[in-house]
Amino acid sequence: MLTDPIVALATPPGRSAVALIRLSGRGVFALAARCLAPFRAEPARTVFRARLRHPASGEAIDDALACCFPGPHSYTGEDLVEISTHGGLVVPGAAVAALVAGGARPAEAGEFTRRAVLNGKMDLLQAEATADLIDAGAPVQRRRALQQLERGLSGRLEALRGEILDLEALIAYEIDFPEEDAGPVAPDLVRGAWCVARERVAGLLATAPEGERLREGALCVIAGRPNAGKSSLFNALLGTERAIVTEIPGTTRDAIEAPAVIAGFPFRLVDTAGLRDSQDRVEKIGIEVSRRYLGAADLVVFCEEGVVRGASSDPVREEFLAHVRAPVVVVHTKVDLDQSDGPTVRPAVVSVSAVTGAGLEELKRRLAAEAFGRLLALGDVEPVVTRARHRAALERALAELDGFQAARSAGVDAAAAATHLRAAVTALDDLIGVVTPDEVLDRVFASFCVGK
Ligand SMILES: Nc1nc2c(ncn2[C@@H]2O[C@H](COP(=O)(O)OP(=O)(O)O)[C@@H](O)[C@H]2O)c(=O)[nH]1
Ligand SMILES: [Mg+2]
Repeated sequence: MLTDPIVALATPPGRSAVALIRLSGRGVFALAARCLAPFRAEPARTVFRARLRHPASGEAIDDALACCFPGPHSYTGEDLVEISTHGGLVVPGAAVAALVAGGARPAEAGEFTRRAVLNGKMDLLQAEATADLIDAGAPVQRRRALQQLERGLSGRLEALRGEILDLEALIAYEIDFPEEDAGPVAPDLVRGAWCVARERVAGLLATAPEGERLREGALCVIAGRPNAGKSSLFNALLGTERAIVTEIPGTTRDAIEAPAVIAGFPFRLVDTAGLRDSQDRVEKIGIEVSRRYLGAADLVVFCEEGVVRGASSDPVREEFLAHVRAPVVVVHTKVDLDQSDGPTVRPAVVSVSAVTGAGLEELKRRLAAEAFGRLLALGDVEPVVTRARHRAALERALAELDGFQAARSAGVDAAAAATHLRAAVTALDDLIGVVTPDEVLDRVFASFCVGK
């Protein structure tokens, strides 16, 4: 068990009013007492004010607040001390150095949460949610992470696990009484229970593509002919003048990627070089880059302007649409210049003006619906899976459930068929983190910040 005392700054370095330092592990109260005067381990979870000194030199470092959390009622499950010092570049570093001199080891990334998992304070899904909550850049990411942290996904998986165990129990009954004609358990009962479990696994698995996209941000590539108004739209969606806009066709020669929050969802917006046959070497490379981005896109915004509009067979657009696999939202740009009266556009098309802002809100809603339609339909209550690790485990569970049904149809004996159910339960256990091998933990915590 990892119980040696560790210390880390839990807040980011830089100018701030306060900084928070965490200490966890065996003997941290005695250790903190070497640096803090007065020191009070009791009453537990009660803040006290103390002088923080370097234990060797005795030099005063700061006037701090501290609080003791005796295990197991702490974040890590171990004895834990939180110390608030003044913020800034120097004080927190000097305070951590004093605690290291007092006997603590600087923590590795994610080590506090790792201990929390190992001590049963949270499961692996909750640990991942902790990281997601910290990394959240869009409101929907925050809500989803909080839901997972509060065991939304864990609870669902445990219920599912229970259902598969019930099914296993039915089969066990059959194993015990094999000689009876149709078996003591009605085949419909088994089939019904199997169907329910399979539906649930498949339902969760179906959330994986958008769930993973929710963590990464949907890659939304803005494409179209030169001068179609792509860079202007890119800037309007970002709300800042990020890309250069001019009336000269071929201004954008490189792809520009920027994170954006659209209708509460995370996107990675990409402005690209306009698609045309160019002899310019740099522009040609830019167009090649555009095509590569288009190949990876989750969603494409295809911009068309004025004269091109209405031309039902624009060869650039047709060639383009034929090569893109991602969903395409066709946008008519510069509607403020549109002199024609009456609606001329197809309903599938959104008309916008980067100058007046007309149509932007509608476009944003469309983008969110195209990239995250399933999540929007699910609402915030239904859990979703957000990592390749989750998807792999659910795929395994699904394959085992199907293996079970196939074995039954083939008349394989009940005991052999039941091994598939056992394997499905194991896949769910791995997902929740019931017994988690070190290498899995290493991978999960690799992306954590120090102090968490
Ligand atoms: N009136 C008007 N002009 C626009 C609008 N969007 C872009 N433009 C102009 O169209 C030209 C090309 O725009 P730009 O965004 O650079 O197009 P890109 O080549 O597709 O990136 C520039 O002169 C812009 O000022 C718009 O919504 N309304
Ligand atoms: Mg441009």
